Amino acid sequence: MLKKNRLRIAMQKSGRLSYDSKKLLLNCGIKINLEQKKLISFSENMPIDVIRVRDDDIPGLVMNQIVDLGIVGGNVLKENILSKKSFNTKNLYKLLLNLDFGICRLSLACRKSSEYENLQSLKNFTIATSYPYILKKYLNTRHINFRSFTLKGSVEIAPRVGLSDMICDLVSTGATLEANNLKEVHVIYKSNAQIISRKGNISTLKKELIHKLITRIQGVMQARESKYIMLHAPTSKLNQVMSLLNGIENPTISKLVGHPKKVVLHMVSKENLFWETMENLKKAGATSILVLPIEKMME
Ligand code: PRT
Ligand code: ZN
Repeated sequence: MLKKNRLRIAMQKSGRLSYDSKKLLLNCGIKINLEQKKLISFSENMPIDVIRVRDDDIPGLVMNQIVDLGIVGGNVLKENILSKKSFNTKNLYKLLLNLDFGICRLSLACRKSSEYENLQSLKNFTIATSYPYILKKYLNTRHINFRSFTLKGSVEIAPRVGLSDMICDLVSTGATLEANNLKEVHVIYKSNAQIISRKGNISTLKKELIHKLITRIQGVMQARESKYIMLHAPTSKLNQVMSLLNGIENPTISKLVGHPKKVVLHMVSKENLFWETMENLKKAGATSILVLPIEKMME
């Protein structure tokens, strides 16, 4: 049974955002069993309930104040907003945070053999898409004449079977386009998962919990991007070694016992350390180079 004083978070039940959304909540220290495919799960250690639904339902749940927070793709949110705008509905949500997963783009694609030049050459093309409102807004503001129709799945098949000249669909690796002999010609919208919150009255306790959660999520994301680096370096090469390390802040330099001409460097790097950099560090005289993942961070 849902209780009013508990924070309700909606996330995708099963699909491309569900694994990362689940991982994010668990990494924030919320103890909750999200293994069973239940509509609602209750946290044991925080006043939080997680509602798992289809991603398309999440903007509505937030805007109608059924849940407090939602984790949803920017593409789904934008399409939802634009579809509501056309019926003059107010948008009742607040963007709290852009997340580091669900990264994709909504792009126009046509057959590889097609002689597409630029957007202006699109005149009177027929475009199949699952995102008619984003497409319409984008092309209308550029005064491009086109026809579109909505397909909720298998959009990439439409040109091959002669239903459309082009498609406007989500792309991440490009493999689906390639497999269907299509080429990406124009990016319309860049998307990632987002955390949104409802508007309206929210109790102080819930506000504090949201703040705590967002701070933890930022910490989790920052930790994912950062690495802890340890290495030994000759004192004479310290500047050279440090110049190879981007994104480091306040390194700790200490003595290496038994090696008077060497020091130990410990530091957090805001960027991943690539093999090339490690090889260059080695060339510069660094040894015992360790790159460790960071689990949590708070600044
Ligand atoms: O059942 P439900 O309605 O909840 O899920 P869904 O089927 O509508 O969505 P789902 O799970 O496919 O995607 C959820 C969200 O993940 C999307 O709304 C995006 O925000 C995000 N996302 C990230 C993607 C992709 N990457 C993606 N590549 N959503 C879909 N795709 C599809 C795309 O439509 C195409 O069919 O993957 C194919 C292209 O992938 P590549 O790698 O071959 O380019
Ligand atoms: Zn969906």
